[in-house]
Amino acid sequence: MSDEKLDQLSINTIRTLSMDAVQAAKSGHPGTPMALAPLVYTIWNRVMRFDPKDPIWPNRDRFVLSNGHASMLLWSALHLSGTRAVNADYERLGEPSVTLDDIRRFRQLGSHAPGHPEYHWVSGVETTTGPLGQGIATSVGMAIAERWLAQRYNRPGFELFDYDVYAVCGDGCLMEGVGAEAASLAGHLGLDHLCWIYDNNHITIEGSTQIAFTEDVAARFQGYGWDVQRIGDANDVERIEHALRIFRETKGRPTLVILDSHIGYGSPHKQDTAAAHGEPLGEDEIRLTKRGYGWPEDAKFLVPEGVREHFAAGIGARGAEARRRWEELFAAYRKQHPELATEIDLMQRRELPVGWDRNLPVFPADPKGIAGRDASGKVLNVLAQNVPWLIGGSADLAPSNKTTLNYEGAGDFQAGTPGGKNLHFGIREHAMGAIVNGLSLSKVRAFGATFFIFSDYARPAIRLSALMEIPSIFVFTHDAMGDGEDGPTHQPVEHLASLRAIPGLVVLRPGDANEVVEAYKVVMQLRHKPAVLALSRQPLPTLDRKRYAPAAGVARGAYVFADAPGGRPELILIATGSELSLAVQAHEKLLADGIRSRVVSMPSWDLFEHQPQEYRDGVLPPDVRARVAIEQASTFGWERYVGEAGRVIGMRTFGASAPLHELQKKFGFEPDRVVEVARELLGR
Ligand SMILES: Cc1ncc(C[n+]2csc(CCOP(=O)(O)OP(=O)(O)O)c2C)c(N)n1
Ligand SMILES: [Mg+2]
Repeated sequence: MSDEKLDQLSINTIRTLSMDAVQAAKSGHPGTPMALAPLVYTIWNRVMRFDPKDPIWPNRDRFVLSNGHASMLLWSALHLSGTRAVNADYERLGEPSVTLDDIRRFRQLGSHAPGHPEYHWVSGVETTTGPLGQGIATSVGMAIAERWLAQRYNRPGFELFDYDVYAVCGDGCLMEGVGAEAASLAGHLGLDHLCWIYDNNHITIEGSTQIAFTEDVAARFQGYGWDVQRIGDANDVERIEHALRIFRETKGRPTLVILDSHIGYGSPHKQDTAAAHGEPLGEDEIRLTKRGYGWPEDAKFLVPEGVREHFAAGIGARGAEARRRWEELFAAYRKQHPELATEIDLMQRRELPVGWDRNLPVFPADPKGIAGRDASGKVLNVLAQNVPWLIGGSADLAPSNKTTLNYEGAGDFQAGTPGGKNLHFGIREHAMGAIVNGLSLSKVRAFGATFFIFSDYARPAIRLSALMEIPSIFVFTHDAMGDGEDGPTHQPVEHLASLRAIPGLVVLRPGDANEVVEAYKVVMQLRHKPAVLALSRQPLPTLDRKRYAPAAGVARGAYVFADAPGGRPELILIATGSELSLAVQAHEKLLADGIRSRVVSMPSWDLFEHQPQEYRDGVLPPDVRARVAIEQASTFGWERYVGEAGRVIGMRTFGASAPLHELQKKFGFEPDRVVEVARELLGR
């Protein structure tokens, strides 16, 4: 068979597998895979440097399917290319990543062909997609990582990092704000290893894009500083290959390829209609469509002879050769630059270098104390020197977040200085979240920062970091009413509760400077979980650790900070963050009045809930039912620790615009109020 025939056969295999899988599942999205099969075929089999035998090889080209509903494209590509599975411990397992049986069981429990691409569940998926816009925004993080890795690790004769990032997206991705934020930043940074391919099919769920999306996308991207190409026929593989060649030759700017396509291509009754987007074509329509493709009408899940071999000769051979050459190069590099090679090894396994925690500050007891954000800034600056691949930045609030890495040589990441460790996300919190995820997926350790209130603007990306089980770091300052005069628009209330509700996200609200240090120690050692740090704007007393328990207790999520005589409390005060010192003041008063209180510092629910029952019962003895939780945030959820008999001093409304001390008085965050509530509880 000629190569041209094999190309067509392969493309139609992707199309028919997609149609059959959606039909069998009785749900899914057939139309876009049918339209984009030639694109995905061309990227995978002709262009990408990706070795199916090792889908985590560090310099592989990345493929992101931002229109995740078209997941059958990815399952087909992974299956036909024979991509192998890898487990979380980075051992190559050798099992196929996606079997034909998985595709037969598309969208069913346990299948490695789930509804949308899921990182961590299916090897070869570079990032989880489905929430539109998220994939393209994440791809910008991958492209930033490429620049940064190249600058740090490439040496003359050793081009270790030069991978390209391909992201496919639809109308939805380009309508979403996060896509626009990310595109703007990518243009500013001139990320020339980044290529988005826009499926310009004029169709979304409600029908024609004429109802809501009539802008000039090309002009917009030109305005961002992108190179824009247009392909009028999505079936023209030569033209697609040519466009991707131009992309690789274009320096100094990212590329957008606008691809005019026909959703549901080949379906006599559904092509170019919204009906092809999100439901099975129906048995009759499938038969008619297959007839049009010259396909056996009644065959299901057919992979004709020669197709797998064609992929083996294409991406298989090209990818294996690229990886072999890279590994040879890396072996020679290791001899000349052993330290840098070790860094790359560690990074790939998400491990830390020896001495990662040296020189961390120890804060002496000090009633005036230091703000959480200031302590954080000091810690970050030490960690970023100990861990060369820790980079990050803020969404234009670095001077307030105190996240600037200001030691000699840290530098700013810009187009002309891609080795800089300070990223400037601009006022683009949502893209920041996705970009931090893209960096984390590229094994660079990354943090993003803003005010806690604006975590809302990044939330969809934070949620995905947890779903993907990647160690993104979010540094949020101004964590409660410390921003007093700015008023309720700037005072988080429900944010802690809402982030604590995300499965697998480690939320930490440290109570003083030494707890900040310990919190960062916990965060740095996370390999498969993201973390949120909620830090105070205002100074918090640095508590006397000779008198009270050591801050190392942070690692267990909650610990007995100050205890009743003999360790036999009749009352427990539970506090986080700025309310820890408040609880301690109340505790001292209660002790003086002969009430046996205990203070539990609880910076992280999540960490605490992962402790053995015995430890948890030691901290919160079940028979001590007089409990008061104190937190400048929504009371929502604290019932689980104070129980029915307990009380919560927290927020039940929004805050207000006033100096902090007045707000503390108004909302009851004062020692006397805590004492009063405690006494009410005990009836004394
Ligand atoms: C953030 C977000 N909002 C809404 C949806 C639901 N949704 C899935 S696909 C889709 C339409 C997408 O249109 P387009 O990107 O043009 O994809 P096409 O139908 O052309 O493949 C919508 C609204 C989603 N997945 N993510
Ligand atoms: Mg569309």
